[in-house]
Amino acid sequence: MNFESLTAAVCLTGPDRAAIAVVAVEGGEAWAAISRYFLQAKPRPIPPPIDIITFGHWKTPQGEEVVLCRTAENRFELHCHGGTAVTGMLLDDLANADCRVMGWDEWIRQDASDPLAAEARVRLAECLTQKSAAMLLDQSRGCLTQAIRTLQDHLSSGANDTARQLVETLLARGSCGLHLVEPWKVALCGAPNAGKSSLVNALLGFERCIVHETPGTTRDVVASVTAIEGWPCRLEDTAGIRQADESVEAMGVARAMDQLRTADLALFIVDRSRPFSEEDADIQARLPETALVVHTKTDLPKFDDLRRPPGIQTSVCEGTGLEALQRAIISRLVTVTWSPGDAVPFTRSQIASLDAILESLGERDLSRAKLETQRMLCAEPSSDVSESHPPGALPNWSTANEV
Ligand SMILES: Nc1nc2c(ncn2[C@@H]2O[C@H](COP(=O)(O)OP(=O)(O)O)[C@@H](O)[C@H]2O)c(=O)[nH]1
Ligand SMILES: [Mg+2]
Repeated sequence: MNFESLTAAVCLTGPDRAAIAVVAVEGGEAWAAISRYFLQAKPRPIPPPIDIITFGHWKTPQGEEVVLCRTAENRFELHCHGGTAVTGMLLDDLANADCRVMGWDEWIRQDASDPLAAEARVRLAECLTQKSAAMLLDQSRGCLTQAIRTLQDHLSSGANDTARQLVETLLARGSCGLHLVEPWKVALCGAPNAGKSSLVNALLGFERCIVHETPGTTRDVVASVTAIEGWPCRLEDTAGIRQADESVEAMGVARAMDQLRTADLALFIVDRSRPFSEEDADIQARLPETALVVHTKTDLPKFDDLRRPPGIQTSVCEGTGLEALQRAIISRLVTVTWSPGDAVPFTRSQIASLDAILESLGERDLSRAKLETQRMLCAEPSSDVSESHPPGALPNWSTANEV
């Protein structure tokens, strides 16, 4: 970390109550600030040597119990009781001792030596699956940084075609890189009673959506985040798309169409135990051509019609076709492959920079390409930084309510 001109105080544990909290103090004045308040229980060398743990109290011999650990020359950790009042008091006192109190994400982004890796470390806290975390961990260890440095070398040596190929490879991975943190949006559309909510529940493995034989039970969009083949996916169970008579259901249908417009993938759910109806045909016409067709209720006697499009056969009653459906969803969404250790851009600003580099190469504007490359290595513009979750705080796994 680059704390030559600044001493930072940061709460490293989550914002809520816990058994233990950890406050890090880092910078040239770290010991000076801590020593104003920390009283050792037993006389020991001052300041404590690196990696030695010292027990003591904050402010007075009867004050708050604190365990102090010096982890580097100018870096200390204070381990205290995990109530918010205790961490608040420590941080207030450290602020009075001229430390700058900052959030954990701002603290990580202070790492001026490798902003791309620092950004990956921040976003790691938002990862929802092991697979996406492993890919982001690679970037926090410098894979993307290394690729951008290689790009810089290509540009310096005039190997413009090789540079262009590298940028194109990175951009191809970028569409997936954005979904290391942000789940893919998968909208389930189809006639009322087609079996959409049952399918969502089967994919989630629990009864999230109300399933009922009365058509129109699902009035709003019910979204639930789950992992499919290791990728975070938001399943959006919509109201059946049809001409709804009732105003509440009609609003649900309108929302279903909105969800569809922003979805990464639409699933067209069709009841295999009923004839393929005009309504089904009408819904299919409103869906993008890329929509994945899923037939339901294959445990019941099947209707084969000429107009019925081919698709994946499923039955939630028998549990068949669900794995094939999961594989099909991911093969539609994840169109590139990459191996452990590959570089992946994972923010919109990184992708915008790579787009700009590609455009500059196309226009033979080498100085702009070099400038953009340099910018990526020096500073990560934080305009598209999504709201970071504090470590330990889980994101909302479900949104919207069933009416
Ligand atoms: N036999 C059978 N019934 C199903 C299956 N999937 C759903 N159903 C039934 O079909 C009805 C409508 O299901 P639902 O999921 O609410 O449909 P939605 O309106 O499209 O959300 C319910 O009575 C379900 O129990 C299936 O795979 N097999
Ligand atoms: Mg439903």
